Amino acid sequence: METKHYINLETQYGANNYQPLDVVITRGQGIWVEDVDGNRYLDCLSAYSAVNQGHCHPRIVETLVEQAQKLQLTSRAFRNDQLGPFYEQIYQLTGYEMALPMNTGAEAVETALKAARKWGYTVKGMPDGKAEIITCDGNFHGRTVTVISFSSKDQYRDGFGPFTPGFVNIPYGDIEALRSAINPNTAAFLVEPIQGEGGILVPPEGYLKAAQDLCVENNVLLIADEIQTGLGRTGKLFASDHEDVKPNMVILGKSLSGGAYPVSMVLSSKEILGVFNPGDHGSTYGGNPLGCAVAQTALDVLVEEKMIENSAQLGDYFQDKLRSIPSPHVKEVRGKGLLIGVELKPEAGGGRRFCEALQERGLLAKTAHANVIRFAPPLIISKEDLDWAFEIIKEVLLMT
Ligand code: IF1
Repeated sequence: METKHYINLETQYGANNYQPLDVVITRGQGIWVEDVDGNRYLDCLSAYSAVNQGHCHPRIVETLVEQAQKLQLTSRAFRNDQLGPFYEQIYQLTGYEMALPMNTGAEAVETALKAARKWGYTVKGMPDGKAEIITCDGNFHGRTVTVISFSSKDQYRDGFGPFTPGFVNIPYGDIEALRSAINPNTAAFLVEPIQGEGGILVPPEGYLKAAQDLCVENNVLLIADEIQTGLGRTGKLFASDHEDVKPNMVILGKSLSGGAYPVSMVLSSKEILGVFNPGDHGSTYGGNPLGCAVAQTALDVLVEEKMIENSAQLGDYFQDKLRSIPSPHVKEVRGKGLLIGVELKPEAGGGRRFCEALQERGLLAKTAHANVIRFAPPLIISKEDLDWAFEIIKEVLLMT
């Protein structure tokens, strides 16, 4: 049992800020991962949708290795020959005319918040220091002090104050709450098109569109956090596309690099990202050649290998199958594309024991909220492999 050895090392020397399943993964290829004891698992988490393109995608690995041997980091004090082509590719893929690269999701969220505030003062003409940004109950946008300032989950905030002011929380999916919250000092509304950590919560149909209309009427920026929902996860390039919504800012991370390297980005217009002047904002690693090269290939394979279409087709197929399981424990199956949540009834005793039972049978999944099991395999998964996963999930959901 090699597993025990590695767990002991982590327990002895590591901060205790996680409670992972007791599986120590040593390699991954496509939808499969293998642990240090030689057991194989189908990965139904995809590193929270960072590995949409599958583990160690050969083309992404090739780019990573080639670029790592050529040039890795210059800082933005100098230019590099990967950033410009990455911008151009993003523009051609999404139509957003300006972009700002960072590394992690939380940094990109912070970047969008800074842009929205400065836009509020310099373009919208709000009084200095008064900008408000509306956020939603149940949100998850990262772990920095500012981002947890508007978390509605006590655990994410307890012991970490004082917090950044200027945020107003409203119930998710409630358009009237948004209407009432908007005032002349509102700079932006920050929203996840589907709440991930919130429990794969899909808002009522038309919510995002109505939110966009309200934002347009009131000259408020709509900011979509597509870090988890973006890049094909829900069966469209962006989850906002399901309602033909074009947010003023889109935040990307996770699978922008296919999991090979941290790359995040804010996409927007010249009017909005144009508020940044030299020296206003930055990051040592943001826009580095290694990340830019990897991200370009990660986007290429996403499109060329039709992963977005696969997510749409197999997502519907898999959700229908999951709904057909006559499990006494299941309250609801919901989601879009291959971002799927199975909500358990309160009396089911939480999702963790089901995840452990899945693990024993060769499938890795994780709860979102204690009561929701999330299924989000890499978007390259085949119908046959989903059918295999289904039999295991069925067996586990039917156990007592
Ligand atoms: C952890 C959750 C998922 C995100 C959205 C921004 C970020 C995330 C919509 C920040 C990150 C991760 C972080 C990870 C767990 C995970 C998560 F359960 F906590 F909520 F995916 F569902 N916006 N989500 O989902 O991006 O700074 O981490 O790159 O362990 O904190 P990051």
